[in-house]
Amino acid sequence: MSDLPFAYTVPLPLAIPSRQDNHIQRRLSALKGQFADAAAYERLLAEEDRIVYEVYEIQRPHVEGELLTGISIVHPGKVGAEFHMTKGHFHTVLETAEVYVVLKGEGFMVMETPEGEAHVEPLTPNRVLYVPPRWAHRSVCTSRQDDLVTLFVYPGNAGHDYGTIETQGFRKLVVEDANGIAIIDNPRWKRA
Ligand code: S6P
Ligand code: ZN
Repeated sequence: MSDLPFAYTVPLPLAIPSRQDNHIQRRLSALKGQFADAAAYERLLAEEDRIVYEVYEIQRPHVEGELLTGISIVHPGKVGAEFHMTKGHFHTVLETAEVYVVLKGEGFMVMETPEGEAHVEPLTPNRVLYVPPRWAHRSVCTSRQDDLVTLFVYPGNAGHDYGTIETQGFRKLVVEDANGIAIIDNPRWKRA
């Protein structure tokens, strides 16, 4: 018997999908070593292990031919000068792409290839972002009050490689400086 088509809604402003099989909450403690200002990170963590972002996943088999969809919600906030962000990852099957549709909020997608080519793309409501195969990706929320809410779609067999980014970080950081939002080089980035 074949699967039946299905649909779900994403009512704003909360953006909690009407169908959800898995709800992931990533707290500050899960992002250890990712923010540039380690002292600010430790200070904030001592105050509260706050939720930085959440993901609602719609379960499908993790096999080629399937598409995995869901909602990613990055809450507003900063650690030192750096805005809240996801851990970020390469896909384990490097040759798999991903599409993001921005439903709400403002921010950036920070991306890079294994060879160290970097690209940062603004995320604003109704913008559609295509992340080609081989590009690691991390969402950053720069809204002051609003969540950054995106819908994602990627191949069922893609898998997630978090380790590479945990070790080397991303080349680019999204921070607030005296002039506003700035994209700067990560002083700690090192080629794998
Ligand atoms: C999965 C896709 C998103 C992210 C989500 C959280 O391929 O890119 O669902 O999982 O935005 O980010 P991360 O880096 O913690 O998985
Ligand atoms: Zn991905």
